[in-house]
Amino acid sequence: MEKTKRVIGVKIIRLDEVDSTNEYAKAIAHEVPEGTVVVAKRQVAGKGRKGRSWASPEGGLWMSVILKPPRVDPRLAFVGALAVGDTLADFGISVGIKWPNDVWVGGRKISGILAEGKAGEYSILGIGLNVNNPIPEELRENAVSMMELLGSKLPLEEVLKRLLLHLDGWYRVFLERPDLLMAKVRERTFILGRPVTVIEGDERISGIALDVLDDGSLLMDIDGQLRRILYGDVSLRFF
Ligand code: BT5
Repeated sequence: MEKTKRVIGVKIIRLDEVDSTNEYAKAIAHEVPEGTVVVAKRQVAGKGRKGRSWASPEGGLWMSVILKPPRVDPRLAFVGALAVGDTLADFGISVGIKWPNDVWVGGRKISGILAEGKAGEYSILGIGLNVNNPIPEELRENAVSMMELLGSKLPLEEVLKRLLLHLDGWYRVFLERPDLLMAKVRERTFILGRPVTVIEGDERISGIALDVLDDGSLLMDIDGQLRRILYGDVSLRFF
């Protein structure tokens, strides 16, 4: 069988401290080969979506991959979510994807993905995974780390190694068979069939999450009307 060349992790840039690995990655994207990874021990201005901040103290895995796919595609974030899911499974933790960019374990967030891109230039796949880092007090109710789940410290280097391998595999699927990528996302998305509220811009949309479509959008049933949501923040509703 022909062995395909590995892309992700061809080059790894290790930093002690950075504002945000995504910002660092953007600044060097032109000078480095596709698949270059930037990993930092801590971030002092880790970013979530929409200007939110991402807590990144030492002990966690904070990294960004520089990619140069043919076009900027919002489905790239799912490459991160699936790879994180496989990595956690390697350590005996089973997770669910909360569309569009979170990885959750039993009601708490363990990982967040931030994909950003500039058309014709680069895409950056940023991944934050709570490994051995402390979770700030104000996030404890909704966030969890691998160490907390497993009861002992994890070898961070091994977690990184596993994650890079899985990222490489899912990135290939993303490029060659995005339909298969989305089939796996659908399988692992735990909100389907459940009542949810999605905040999209200024709008709050409540209904049943029906499906994740092949273009990455969420299909919802809102009082019998079908609606496609491109992007948003989902919360589960309980009756
Ligand atoms: C995300 O945003 O979930 C994307 C997070 C991406 C972080 C990585 S780290 C490496 C790379 N460099 C960066 O600067 N960013 C990427 P969002 O869906 O907007 O979620 C943000 C929300 O998650 C915050 O408002 C908090 O409520 C919560 N949060 C913050 N830090 C957390 C943590 N360490 N663990 C779990 N939840 C956290």
